[in-house]
Amino acid sequence: MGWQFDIRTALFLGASLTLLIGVVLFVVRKHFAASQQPSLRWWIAGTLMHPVGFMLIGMRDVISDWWTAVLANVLVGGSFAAFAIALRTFNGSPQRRERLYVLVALVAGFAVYYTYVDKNLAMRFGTISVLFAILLGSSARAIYRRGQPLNTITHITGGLFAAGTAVMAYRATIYLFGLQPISSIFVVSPLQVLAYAMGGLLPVVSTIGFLLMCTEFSQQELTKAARLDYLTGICNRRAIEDLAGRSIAAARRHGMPLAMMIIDVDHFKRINDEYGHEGGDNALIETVRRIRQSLRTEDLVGRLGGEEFVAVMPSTDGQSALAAAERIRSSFSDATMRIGSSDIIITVSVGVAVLDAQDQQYSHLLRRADRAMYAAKTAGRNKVMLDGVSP
Ligand code: GH3
Ligand code: MG
Ligand code: MG
Repeated sequence: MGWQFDIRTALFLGASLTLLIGVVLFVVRKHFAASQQPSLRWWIAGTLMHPVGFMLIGMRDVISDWWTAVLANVLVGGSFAAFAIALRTFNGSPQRRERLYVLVALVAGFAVYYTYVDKNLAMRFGTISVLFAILLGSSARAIYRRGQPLNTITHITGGLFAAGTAVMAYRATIYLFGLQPISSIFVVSPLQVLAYAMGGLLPVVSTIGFLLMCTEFSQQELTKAARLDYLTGICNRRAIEDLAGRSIAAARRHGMPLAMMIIDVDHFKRINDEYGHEGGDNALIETVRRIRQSLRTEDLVGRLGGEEFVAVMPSTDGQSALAAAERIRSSFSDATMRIGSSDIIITVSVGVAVLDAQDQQYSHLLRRADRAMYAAKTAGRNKVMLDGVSP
C-alpha cells in the first residue's frame, strides 16, 4: 500500500501543535518584558484562534457548515490579522487595524455567500485565499518596512509570511480562474497539501521567529541600559571610557587636538543634607543639562560617579577647552537652580587637560584632568584649572 496523506489528520496534528504553543505562551507571558506585553498579547491571540479554526475545518461534513466554513475561516483570518497587529506593535509601526478588521469581515461575507447563497466551493476557496494573502502580506510588510533593521532572525518570520502570501495568492489564482476543479476540501492534491501544510506550520515556525525577535530586543535593551547612567541618562563610566578611548585614538591618527574636562559639584554633600537625596538627584539632572548646553553636540559627556562628570572634546585645543569650561562654570555661578521650593546657587570646579604626546591612554588624560580639578578645589572652588597651568 502506498503512502496515504490524510488532510484531516494533518489539520488536527498541526492545530494541536499550535494550540499547545499558544497555551504555553499564555502561561509564561508574565516572564516577558513589560514593553513586549501588548505585542505578545496579540501574538497569543493569534496562536489560540488559528488552531481552533483549523480543527473546525477538519470537522467539515461532521458538523454544520456554519462552524466549519464560516467560523473556521473567520478564526484563521482573525489569527493572521492578530499576527500582523502583533508585529506592527512590536516594531512600533503605524497600525491599520480597521483595514484588517474589514478583511476579516469580508472573509465571513464570502464564506456565507458561497456556502448559503451561491454554493460554489472554488469561488469560496478563491475569494478567501485572496483575503488570506492580503492578511499574511500585512505581516510580511510589518517586517519588511523601510527603516526596520533586518537580520537572519527577522527574515525567518518575514520570509515565512511572504511565502504564505505567495502560496495563498497562487491558490487564489488557481481556483478563481477555474484552473483546477475541486469537489471536496479533503481531496489530496499537491495544491491542497501545500496550502494546508503552509497554513498549519506557519504559526509554529513564525512563533519561533517572533520569540527570537523578542529575545534579541531584550538583549539590546540590556546592553543599552548597561551603558547608560540610570539617573541622568548620559554615558556611564564604562561607556565613556570606551567612547573616549576611540576619540583619543582618532585624534592621534589625524593629528588633531583633543581636550578633556572633569566637572565636580562643590559641596554637594550639603545639598543632599539640606534638600534630601531626591533634591540632590534633581540637582544632578539639572547639572547635566547645563553642562550639555555649554558643549557641542559631538562632545562626549559621561558620569564618572556621584557628582563628578567628564567631557571629552574632540578637535579642541587648550584655549577653546578653557573657554568651554568657563562657560560651564559661569552657567552655574550666574544662575540659581531650583531645588525643591528653593532657588540656590550651586557651583562647580572644573579641571581641564589637553592630549599631549605622553598620554597614551584615556586613563592618563583622566588623571591629569582630575589633578587640575583638585587644584581648582584647593584654590577655593568655583574655579577652572588647566592641568599644570592656571588660566
Ligand atoms: P567637594 O566640594 O569637595 O566636591 O565636596 P562634595 O560634598 O561635593 O564632595 P564629596 O565627593 O565628598 O561628596 C559627594 C557626595 O555626593 C557624597 C554622596 O552622598 C553624594 N552622592 C553621590 N552619588 C549621588 C547620587 O546619585 N545622588 C545623590 N543625591 N547624591 C549622591
Ligand atoms: Mg563634589
Ligand atoms: Mg566628588
